[in-house]
Amino acid sequence: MTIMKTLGQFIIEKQADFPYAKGELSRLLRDIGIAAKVVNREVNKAGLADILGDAGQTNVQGEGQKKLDVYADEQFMKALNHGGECCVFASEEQDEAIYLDSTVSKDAKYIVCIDPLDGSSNIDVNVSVGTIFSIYRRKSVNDRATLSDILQKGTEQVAAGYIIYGSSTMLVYTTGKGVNGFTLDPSIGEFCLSHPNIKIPKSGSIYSINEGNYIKFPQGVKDYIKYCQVEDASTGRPYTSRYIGSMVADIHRNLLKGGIFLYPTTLSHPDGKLRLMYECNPIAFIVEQAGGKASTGQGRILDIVPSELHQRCPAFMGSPEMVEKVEEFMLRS
Ligand code: AHM
Ligand code: MG
Repeated sequence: MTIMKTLGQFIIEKQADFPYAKGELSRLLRDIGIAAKVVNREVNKAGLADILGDAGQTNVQGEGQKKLDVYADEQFMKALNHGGECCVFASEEQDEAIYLDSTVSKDAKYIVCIDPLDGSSNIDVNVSVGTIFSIYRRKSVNDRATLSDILQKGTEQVAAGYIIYGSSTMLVYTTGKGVNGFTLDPSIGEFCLSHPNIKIPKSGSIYSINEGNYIKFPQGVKDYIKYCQVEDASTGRPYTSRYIGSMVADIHRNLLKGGIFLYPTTLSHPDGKLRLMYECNPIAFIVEQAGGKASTGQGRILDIVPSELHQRCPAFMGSPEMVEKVEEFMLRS
């Protein structure tokens, strides 16, 4: 019988990579894993329980919230508050960052930025959704953490990950030493190491973009899409177009198979649609750690100095050769 390594065992084993670690980050990752299982349970029975549909409210960005958006947000916040290793919880679903003031968490070292349920427009139709998280170390030492503790560059992340609630549920994360993936075994209720040391292929044959926005794209992106579609045996073109509309699912597929995910600026979203702190930075960290590239089209996503919590940015992420190619097109246009 093969004995699987659980997420908990793996986290403890990897603590040795950080000689001065006291176990706080390990416990924080464990808390995220626990909340992920609770959210997974609700996502799995979404058609049975009264949890589908709109919550009847909008978030700070004016986007309608689903009941499961609100539920997932609450579960992650509660788990991190009770866990005591997170002092600030900044969520895509909340107007402001939440400073966790419980006796256990107020002096904690870590800040978590999270998109609790990514791709939520797909919930009601039983298509994969995800959770994306990013962890920073608090810089200030006295009093309460401040906004500048949160607004750090992506390069400062100490860990990032995503959970995909798909045909199976997986948790994929990095602490800056490669990327590892764990599949939830429902029979024992544990995430088990199933995808050690994930490496993205240097190139691939999949491009993922919402082509319905084509006429609103910058010229460089339009030219790149045409390049993807033109036949050329030496580069394996035409590429295949695959777009789920849940970034976690599109990224996960491209990470394993090779490909590029694009969400550029558009006329209606002049800064792009995806959020830097909750979506682009964590995914960029994972993609880079897997050997890929993550760019705004003009430069590295992880080098952006954030000025706002809910800031957006364009994103081109995936196999390195494919990202370099779209950067060339952007530069030329
Ligand atoms: P959400 O976090 O509100 O669900 O929005 C993010 C999602 C991404 O998962 C996905 O790639 C994108 O929005 C899809 O947007 P569009 O419908 O414009 O293609
Ligand atoms: Mg999202």
